[in-house]
Amino acid sequence: MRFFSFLILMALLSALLGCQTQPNSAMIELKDNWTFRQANKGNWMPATVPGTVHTDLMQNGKIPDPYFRMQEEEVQWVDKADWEYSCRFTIEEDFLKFEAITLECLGLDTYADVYLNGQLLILADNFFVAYEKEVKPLLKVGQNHLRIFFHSPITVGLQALSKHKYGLPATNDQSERGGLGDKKVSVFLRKPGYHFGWDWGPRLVTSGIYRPIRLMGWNKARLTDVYFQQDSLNDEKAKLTARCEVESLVEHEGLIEIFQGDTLLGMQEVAMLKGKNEFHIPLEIYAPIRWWTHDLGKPHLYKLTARLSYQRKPINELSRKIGLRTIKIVQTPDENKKGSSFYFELNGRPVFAKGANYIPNDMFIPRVSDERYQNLIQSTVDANMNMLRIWGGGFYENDIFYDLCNEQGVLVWQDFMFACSMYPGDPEFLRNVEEEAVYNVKRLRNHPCLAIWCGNNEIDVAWSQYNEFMGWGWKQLYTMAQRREIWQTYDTIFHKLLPTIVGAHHPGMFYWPSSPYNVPGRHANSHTPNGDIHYWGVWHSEHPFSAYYDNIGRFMSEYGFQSFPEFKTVKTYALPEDWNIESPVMAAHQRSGIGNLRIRSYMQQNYRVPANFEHFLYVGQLLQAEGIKMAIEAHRASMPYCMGSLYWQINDVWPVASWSGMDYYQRWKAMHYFIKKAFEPTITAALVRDGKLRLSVISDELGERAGELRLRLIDFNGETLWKKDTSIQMPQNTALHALELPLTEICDSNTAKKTVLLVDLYSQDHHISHSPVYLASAKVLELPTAPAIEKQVLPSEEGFLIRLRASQLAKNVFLDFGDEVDGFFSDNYFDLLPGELVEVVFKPKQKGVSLTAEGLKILSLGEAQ
Ligand code: BMA
Repeated sequence: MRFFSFLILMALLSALLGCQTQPNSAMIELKDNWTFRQANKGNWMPATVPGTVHTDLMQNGKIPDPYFRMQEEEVQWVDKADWEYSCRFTIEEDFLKFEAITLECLGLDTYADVYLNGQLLILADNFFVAYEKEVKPLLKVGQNHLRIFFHSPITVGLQALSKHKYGLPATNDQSERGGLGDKKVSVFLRKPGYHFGWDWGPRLVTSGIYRPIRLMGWNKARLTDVYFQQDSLNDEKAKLTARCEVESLVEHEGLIEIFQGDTLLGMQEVAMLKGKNEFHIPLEIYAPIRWWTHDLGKPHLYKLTARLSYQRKPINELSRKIGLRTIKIVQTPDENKKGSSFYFELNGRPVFAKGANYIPNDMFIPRVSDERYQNLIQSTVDANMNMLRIWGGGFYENDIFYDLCNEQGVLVWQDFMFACSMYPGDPEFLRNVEEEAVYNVKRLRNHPCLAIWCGNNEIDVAWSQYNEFMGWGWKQLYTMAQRREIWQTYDTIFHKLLPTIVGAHHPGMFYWPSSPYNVPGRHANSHTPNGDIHYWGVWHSEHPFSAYYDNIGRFMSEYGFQSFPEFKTVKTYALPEDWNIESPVMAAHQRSGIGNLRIRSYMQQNYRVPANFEHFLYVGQLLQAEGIKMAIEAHRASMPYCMGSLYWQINDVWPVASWSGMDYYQRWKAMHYFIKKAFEPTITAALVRDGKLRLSVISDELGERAGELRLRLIDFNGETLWKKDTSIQMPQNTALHALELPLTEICDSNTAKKTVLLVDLYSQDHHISHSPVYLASAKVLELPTAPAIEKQVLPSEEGFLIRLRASQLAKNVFLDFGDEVDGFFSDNYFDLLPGELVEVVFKPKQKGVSLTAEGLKILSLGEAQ
């Protein structure tokens, strides 16, 4: 009781204090009352901020949805126009009492002139940075007016191109689709490369206010940044330096204290000068709890707060969630001196990086909801991945992306935003790049998920400075003088500027010039024994899937295979008359020139190609899933030589045929289900080649364990025809080549068409892994065409429990409740073995749906081929 009255007293006291004194800072987000129009033309229309011109035009019924059919073509005019945004807002007298008021624009896309009450304040020219300006003298009590003029990025780009004279390579810039012929302007603009088109995305060159815009009122001084730099870490203690940046209006004394909850970790009296100040405060945390990836431990976070006081009164504070961990890349020369390792070491533990490349979630960034970010990172974790690579053709992600990776224990490979192009080297461009790099390194350096800064995507190999006969044929298009100039700029940005910035602002963090990259003076290829590799022989060069076993490096940071999205997703952009992969609409949603050709030819090699469109999509997904599963298994089976496998690509920017494992609507393709299994901590990997079966057991876990491999060959009715049990010693954080058998020892080639080999791994009677292995190609399997499947659908806590049992093998069952019901199946596209009872959970998206067994559609490979 006494404690309770004390609380009330405290509340009254602070209310009283609150009445007497004005708070020391306040924020007004300018998100309402926005209107927009084509510059100097037409009527003002309501706008959403943050937003984009395209989404505002759509909301006002002025342009059609560019994701539907070929409507992308109809909106190409939008990027050639200038646009204006306008906001009238009211300022109260009290707000104007702040000694300083700063206008903060956290994201402007891109060439924007910002006017407040008619006065030009900011000339923005970089998508990737925030802009701020002191505006108190311009504000008045009552109505104020903010106006932002967006110059057409195309006009700006064309001017830069004509000034540059000879132009630069930008392989993915779909200038022709944009009506610009061969004029590739993307490289001159510091704006996401993918806006200009990519081989999985449309060309939609946006403009707009894509992140919040706000007014910050403050007095005396404010903390503008705090970086908790980790100086050393051991089991006993972590030593940190809080690097605090303070902006001050006057010269005065102050105090900075650093708290963890109520515990004071460090403090310093500081003498502030007018303007920008930086103070370093040493801190110690005893018995630190480490941050781990979700698969190796818990991603523990500390919330630390820096508080600034003036005349003993707190005036401002900043909090950050940090993680204590060591992360480095180990490059130790091999004993034979032929190459060097390349692996991440987290808290002293070598980590096999299991993950994917990540692209933006939409062409229109501001409409990506928090829920979509959550689903994306949850799907990453659920599929046993511990790393995502933020690829350099997109943008430095929103805070929520990194926050979720911190919380869920996922490492981030962060590219700087340069991809598949060469860039201009004039001083103005380099200044812009420098500002961008400093801003983003500082913005992201507190995140424990951040594991590496990488200069760019694929430019080192594309230009191929040190090998005249390699590369993408770019340099041959230029004179020797131009070549020298282009390479010099490359060298300046990626070998000098960016590493210097990382070293200064994120000390200790590893910088890697390009992905892929070998050693200085030599470029990566599919076999290099150093650095990382992008292996695209499967797909581009039509190597068979088994070539994944022959092209392995130390770290596979890209490889991939396309598929179409499932039929439900295709129906969001294609009408029945378009349901043919060669139709103009389907072709507009397939941006790889060789895409359909490759899918068809690999399908012909591995499956019987279905004539039915829906079945074709389904078999295409299996083709992709089987191929990428093989790649992952090949990489993991090469542990510890190979220590990373990031497939291309986890997500999509719009509904499209692409290399993704999840489509635009975040529906898991067959591949994502397969990946989840291939990335489990301990797996067996089977390779059937040259008349032999090779089995590897791979484990990311520590601890010696005895294990047993149990092999059973069954026919499609469930009868066992052959078996073999083998004892093994389970490997620790590495791969073991457990068994090699001639296929003839298991069965003859005719029997192989009618059987499946079940490979189960046990350790002390715990069932560790299970995988069905086919000794013949799916193309020749004599699968039951209509396996009878008993099904039950029962309401359960999470949604619905589905119980399935078949008397004969149903290979790759695809479960679906039809177009009206969307949701998530805990497993899908799996093999239902004869006699086996399988339970799957279905979580519908819609609330209150009632589902029955009759509504559950099941397709299996035997039926589809
Ligand atoms: C990789 C990427 C992307 C591209 C993908 C598929 O090289 O870096 O540029 O989308 O291939 O072609």
